Parts: sequence; structure tokens; C-alpha cells
Amino acid sequence: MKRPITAILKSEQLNQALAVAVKAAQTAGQMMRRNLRVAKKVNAASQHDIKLDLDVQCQQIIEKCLRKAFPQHSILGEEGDCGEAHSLYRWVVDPIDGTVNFAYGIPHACVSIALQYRSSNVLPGLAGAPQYQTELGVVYDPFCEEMWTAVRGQPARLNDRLIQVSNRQQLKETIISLGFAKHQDSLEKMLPNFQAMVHRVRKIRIMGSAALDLVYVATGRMDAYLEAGVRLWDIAAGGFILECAGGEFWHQPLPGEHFYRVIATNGTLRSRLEKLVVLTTTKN
Ligand code: LIP
Repeated sequence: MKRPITAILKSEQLNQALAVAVKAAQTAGQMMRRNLRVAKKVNAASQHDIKLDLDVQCQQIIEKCLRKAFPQHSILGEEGDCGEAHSLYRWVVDPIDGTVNFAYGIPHACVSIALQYRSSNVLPGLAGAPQYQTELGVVYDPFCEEMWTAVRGQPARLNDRLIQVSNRQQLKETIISLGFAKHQDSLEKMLPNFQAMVHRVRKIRIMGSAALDLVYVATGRMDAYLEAGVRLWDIAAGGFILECAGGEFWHQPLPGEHFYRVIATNGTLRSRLEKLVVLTTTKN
């Protein structure tokens, strides 16, 4: 029987893993930058979503970097999984978050990479899903050349400079970002939330990238992000970075695989926002 991999990576090893993830994000980001203004091969399209061949190519670039450095880790990605399903460590990857923006040539999209540790002792085949704890996160916007990073136990950084959430507590002064997901059901259920907030806050923003919404809150550019029907790979890295910047990353599983609703804030707004919104969806 294979010996289990040594448990928690030490701080120095986590920093080494962060460097590998940063390099992977930069390499995929270069591919995004090169292709922003060219015609892109569409693999699938629906009314509110587009899947590009570049999504697959960027995930392949990231997988090659990560698997070369950490062959024993698995990868859970928007474009597919690889490695042993219940490995002690898994990388959670969205190669292009904000794909529809990117498909239309809008330079608001990013690479999102998180490393998670299987913190529960639920082993393969036993009842219940294993629990994972995020140990590091990387979100890279190749168009603004902004690299957000965080490692457990250390403060969050943007281009190596410390960041922290805003201290705005009056809703009327806040910028709130909403995600409208991909399905008619999610859109219909999110619209009343828009109407419930739009007159109470400074501005509502709907920008199309959950990962950038989360790191914008972490950086104090926005004060909260809400969405129902978003996937783990959209939020794992950005949510962790937000927590390391002093924010609150409230997220709850929805029916379906790796499917969540999120109220992410600067740490002071959730109770007031919960009085205004209902985050539900039946589609994943
Ligand atoms: C996107 C999310 C966004 C959501 C979109 C889409 P993708 O991820 O970042 O928050 O509203 O429907 O899921 O598909 O661009 O990686």
C-alpha cells in the first residue's frame, strides 16, 4: 500500500508551491494576452455562456506546470480533472475566469489557481465527501498585469504589496458586485436582489468574473460580491485571498457538484446584505 503523502506542507514548501502557481498563471496569462483581439475557436455556446478552445489550452499549460512540480497532487479544473481523485492535495483551477468577457475582447478576465489540503479523514469509498482547506491562492489579471497572492498564515498581496479590505460600513457608500451566473433560473432569482440593493448602495457592478470580484473586495476597490450558482474553481483562490486580506468569504454549497452561493464582504456588511437578498438557484 502506497505510503500517504506527508501531511501539511511546511511554510517554506507552501511558498515554493506558490511560486510554481504564479509561474503557471503568468504563462497562461501570456496566452490570454496574445489572443485577446483575435478570433477565438468556440467549443460550446449557450444563451449566457461560452466555452473556448483557449480555456482548454490554458488549463493544459497550467496542468503541465503543476504536475511537473507536484505529480502526486490532483487537479480539479473547469476544463476537467486529473490525478488521483482523493489525493491529499488538489489544485483548483479556472484557466480563464471571465470567459465571455475574454471571448468578446473585453480585457476583464483572469487565471485563478488555489491549492487545497484534504483536511478531513474521510477516505475514498467511505460515506461523505472529504473536506478541503485552501492553503494558497493566486489570481492573475494578465491585462492589468495584476498578480494577487496569499498563503495560509500570511497576509494577502497584490504585486507583492500588502492589501486589505475597505472599512466602509454605510451601505450608501459601498460598491457591490453581483454575479448573474449562466442559467435563466439564476438570472431570474438574482434580478430581485439587484432591485433590492440598487437604491441603497453607491453602485452595483456586474463585471463577469467572480475571481476578480473577490480580489477587488480584498483590495478595497469594492465592498462585497454576491452570487448564487458559481463553481468552486471560480471562487476558491479569490475567496482565500479575501480572507487573508481581512474580509469574510461566506459561501454555502448548493445542490450539484462544486456549486455555491456566495456573500463575500469586507467583513462588516453581511448581516445587512442578508436582510436585502435571497440567493437561490435550482440550476447548476
Ligand atoms: C464565470 C464566473 C462569473 C459567473 C459567470 C461564469 P467563467 O466563470 O466568474 O461569476 O457569473 O456565469 O461562471 O465561466 O468565466 O470561468
